[in-house]
Formats: sequence, structure tokens, C-alpha cells
Amino acid sequence: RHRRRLRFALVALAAAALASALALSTRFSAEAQVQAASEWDGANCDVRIPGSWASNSLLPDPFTRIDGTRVTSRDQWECRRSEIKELAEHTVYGDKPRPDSVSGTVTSSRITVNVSDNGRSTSFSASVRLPSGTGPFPAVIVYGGFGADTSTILSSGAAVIDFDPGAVGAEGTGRNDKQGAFYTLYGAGSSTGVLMAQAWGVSRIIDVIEQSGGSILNDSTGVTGCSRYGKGAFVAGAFDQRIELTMPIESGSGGVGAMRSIAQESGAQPLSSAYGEQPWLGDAFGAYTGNPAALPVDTHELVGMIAPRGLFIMDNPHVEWLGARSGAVAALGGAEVYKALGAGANVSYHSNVADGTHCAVRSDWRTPLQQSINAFLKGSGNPPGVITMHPSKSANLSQWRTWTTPTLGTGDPGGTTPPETTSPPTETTSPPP
Ligand code: MCU
Repeated sequence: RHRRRLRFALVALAAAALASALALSTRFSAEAQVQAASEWDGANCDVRIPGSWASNSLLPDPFTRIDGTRVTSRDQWECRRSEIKELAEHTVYGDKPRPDSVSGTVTSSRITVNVSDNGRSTSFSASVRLPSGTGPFPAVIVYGGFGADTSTILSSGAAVIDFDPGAVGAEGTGRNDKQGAFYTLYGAGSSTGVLMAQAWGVSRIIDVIEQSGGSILNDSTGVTGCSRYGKGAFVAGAFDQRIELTMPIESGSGGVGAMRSIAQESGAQPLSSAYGEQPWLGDAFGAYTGNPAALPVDTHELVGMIAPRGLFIMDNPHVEWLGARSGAVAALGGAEVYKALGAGANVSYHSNVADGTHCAVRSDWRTPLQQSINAFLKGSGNPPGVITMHPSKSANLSQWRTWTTPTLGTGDPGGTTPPETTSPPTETTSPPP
């Protein structure tokens, strides 16, 4: 990562010199890459989860700490973000442990991962597809085999890492018989849900890429997936700050959709169903499926955990089960954290698509996908910076909050490189194409 920082500093210096020479300062300010130094920078924050908290039928204030005081600076946000992380693990997803050791290899066709913790070990692997041209390349970890536009990812110059999430956190099991590499280490009765287990697998792949010396893949990494794999990609991006670009597609209930909103959105997959269909969410979430107002967090705060890193949320408004309005609620609520950090353009939301086919590869998303890869994984050009809701599934944040948005100052809390995009996302509800 030092290498990476050095490279960034040199590139930034050269670009700054060029910019002032040619008076191109606005174009230089398009640099949007943001990357933290470690999986979780706020690990030293002293977070104490209280025994109880107030119920709230609206989205909880991301900026009010557990002790009731409000965050007023960028530095304070780092530990507030850790509070959100701990509360979300505790009530929604289950814990994400840090293993004792990780090793593995990266070749041009495969990544192998070996992990040991608590005296147990396990391994899994993922396949790699490289784009044309000369590496090292950034990479997008693609969950599952459908929905993500892998040909656009490759043609944008990023490698595709085809990740079988079931190898790390399997579907189709009971809660007391969870299977996959994660549960080999932490036990079939672990209370951590499958989405977090899979996210842990993504973090271990990134550990191996970091250790690999960067001759094939560099350490710019994104993650994406559709539907159940969109749920997974969202959780992976929220709980690993090394992921520079998170792109959940049609993730629905248990994914991006704000839980309080899902409970009220007609036709959306009920929380009890998202909890019961697969052990996606942690066992603790069982206490909240009928009463999301009792949750101390909601998914807009997971969006906020990703800030100011790149985030492009894609939703399908034509299938009610997918709860696109609740996705928009979470995006709008979480975008307030991006704005507070002066990185409003680093989050995009798009549901204004014509084709209702679930997990279709859509031309509507090709350009913003390319822009996101360029801006966040390759450090060039502007991210899309748009919030475009389908008129049939638009959301209004003022119905969901009473809190206001502070100005916390720019920069990656606990990270190394400041975001330099300052414009807020353009919010539009345009007619269907
Ligand atoms: C949106 O993701 C899920 C949904 O939560 C499930 O209820 C349904 O069975 O499958 C969707 C999916 O993953 O489709 C590919």
C-alpha cells in the first residue's frame, strides 16, 4: 500500500503541475480515487454497544453518536463510522472476524486463498480474466455468474475476478448448519450470516492481491453482483475500506433497501422473507424482522460507511419484489454522508431502466459503469455523480428524516487520499427512456 500511496502522490504531483501550467485545475479536480490503508481504519475506536436504544420509525441520524452527541468533524466521523459498523454487525449481519493468517497466489487465471484462524484452516479460490493490454490491472470482484456486465468491465481495462460466494458462505442450509470456508473456520453454528461470510471471503481475496506484489493485479479493487449477489456486494463494500468501488445491482430486501422502508413498500420482499429464505442475514436479525423501527441502524448508514469511496447503486423498478423505492431511500439518506464529507459526486443511484428483466445486462448502465471504473479504479475522469430514480419508484428523503447534514470537511476519514470531487450528485427523476 505504500507503493500505491507513492504512486498516487507522484501522479497527483505531476497532474497538479500540469494543471497549473495549463490552467486545467477543474479537470484535475475530477480525481475521485479514494482508498483507505486497511480493511477497517477505525479498529482503534472504543465502541461500546449499549444494552438498549430508542426506537425510531424514521432513518436514524448517521451523525448522532451512541452517547447522543453529534459528529462535527471529519476526524470524529471515523469513530462514528465504527459505531455504525459495530451496531450493524451486532443487529443485522453478524461479526466479521480478522483471521490470524492469510496466504495465497495470484496468476493470470486464478487466485488461491488459504486462511487460518483459531487453529483451523481452510482455502478457496476464484478465477481471473484479464483485459487486453499490459498490466498490472485493477480488478472487479464479480459475485456469481449473472447480471454484472463483465464485458464492459473488461473493455474498461479492469480484470474480472469471478468469485463463487457459495464456496465461502453457502446458501441452502439451516441456520445451525451453515457451510462454506467461513464456517469451516468459525463453526456451522456461527451467528454470522452468509452475506457477511461472503464479504469476509472478498476481504481475504484482497489480502492475497495485496501480498502478491502487484505484477498482475494492482491494489485497486471493486466489487459487484446482482440480486442475492448484489446484497453480497453491498455488504462487502461496506465492511472493507480497501474496496474503492462498490456496485450492487437489484439487491432488494437484505441488500441496499432501507429496512424501515421495505417494511412499508407494497410488494417488496418482506424482511421476514429476506431473513428466512436463506441465512443471508445474521441470526440476531430475527428479532427485528417484524419491527425494523427497533434497529439502531438502517442501510443508509451502510451507504454512509462506504463514503467517500466510489459507490454505484443500480435498481430495477419494474419488479415490486425488488423494493426499488427503498433502495432509493437508502441511497438518498446515505448520500448525505457523502455530502457531509464533501464527496457528493462519489455516490450514484440509477433505477431509470426500460427493461424489467431481473438481472438483465443493461445498456442504460454501460456508460456510468465505465465512468465509475475509470474514476475510482483507474483515477481518470469524473464519476457519474447522478441520482436518477424511475418516476414509479422515486423517494423523498424529507419523509424519512428529521436530522440535518453537517459539513465535516473533505478527506477520507482515516484514509490516505482526499476525495477531490466536490459537487453534489445531480438528482433527477426523469421519464422512463
Ligand atoms: C433480490 O434477490 C433475491 C431475492 O431476495 C429472493 O427472494 C429471490 O428468490 O431471488 C433473488 C435473486 O437472487 O434472484 C436471482
